[in-house]
Amino acid sequence: MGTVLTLCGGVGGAKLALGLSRVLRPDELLIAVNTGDDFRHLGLHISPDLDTVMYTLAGVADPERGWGLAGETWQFMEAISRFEGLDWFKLGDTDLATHLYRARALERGAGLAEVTKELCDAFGIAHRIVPMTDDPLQTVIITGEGELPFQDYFVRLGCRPRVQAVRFDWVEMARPNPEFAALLNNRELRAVILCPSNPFLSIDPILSLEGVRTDLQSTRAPVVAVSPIVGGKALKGPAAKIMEELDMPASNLSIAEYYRDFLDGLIIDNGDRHEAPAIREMGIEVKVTNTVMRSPQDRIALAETTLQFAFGLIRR
Ligand code: FO1
Repeated sequence: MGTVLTLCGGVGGAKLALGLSRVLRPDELLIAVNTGDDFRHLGLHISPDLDTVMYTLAGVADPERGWGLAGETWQFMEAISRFEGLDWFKLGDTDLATHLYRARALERGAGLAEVTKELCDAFGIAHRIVPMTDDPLQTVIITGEGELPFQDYFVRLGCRPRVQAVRFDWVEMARPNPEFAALLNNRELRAVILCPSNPFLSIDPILSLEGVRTDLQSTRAPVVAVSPIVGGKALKGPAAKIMEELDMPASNLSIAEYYRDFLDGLIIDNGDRHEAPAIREMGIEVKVTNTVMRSPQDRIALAETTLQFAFGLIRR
């Protein structure tokens, strides 16, 4: 059967990852997750995208926010808000246990992949979720208001500053997770799926790791992306806003161009079917379907369509 590799960010990507995990067995899927958003906060190690994917697959994610745990309470946040400037990043009372466990494990010398496996086991997740790297790569947003660490830009400032560029600090030293890197070079690799995550903030950190982009260019497996853009807007988060700030129209065509050096197929929403011919002219196949995942059924349906589309493609 072979294994499908999916590259994934936070909330938007996790929905498709969940759908894929309902369609593929644990040995048929590897989910490689962005860690460029990770940071140390209040003495804890926070890995927001890993947590979001983990909580989503475990069925315990908050359905409205997409991040954090369902049924959360916020007494810790209330208590810490007495102290100036410490309450901008919301850590729920039960979510804290995850960050504490991770921080302790990393302090005793465990790697991030090892801790992630322990957390996944504790949450009863059979599918394999790996951090893109165990090394400390950090996404930095260069804006009109200066250079900002990722969570300052994203959460503290609500993505308001105008993005001029994105940089990945320590990328030269970072190595991709060994399981992820090995699968990219394995003949058993059946397809690569880029989740509908933000290309600049969530997928680019993964692509920036040594060897990943060149492996995607040379793999024999089809590479398919689900576009995060629907009707000129992002499904979730600031992708469309950033595209405009970087002088790129917020369109599926721009997404196809952004990934064109390795992409075989792009999945776009029914409402955007008029964009299909221009993308096909670039030599990239297009599948038009419903990409807005509102219900669990939508996630499974999009996962099934994505896999069928990918398995039917032959590499250029
Ligand atoms: N996102 C927010 O918009 N506000 C928050 O206060 C916040 C807290 C938070 C805590 C734990 C966690 O795992 C994720 C959290 N997120 C929060 C989400 C997260 O920071 C972003 O969605 C990602 O980094 C972007 O993918």
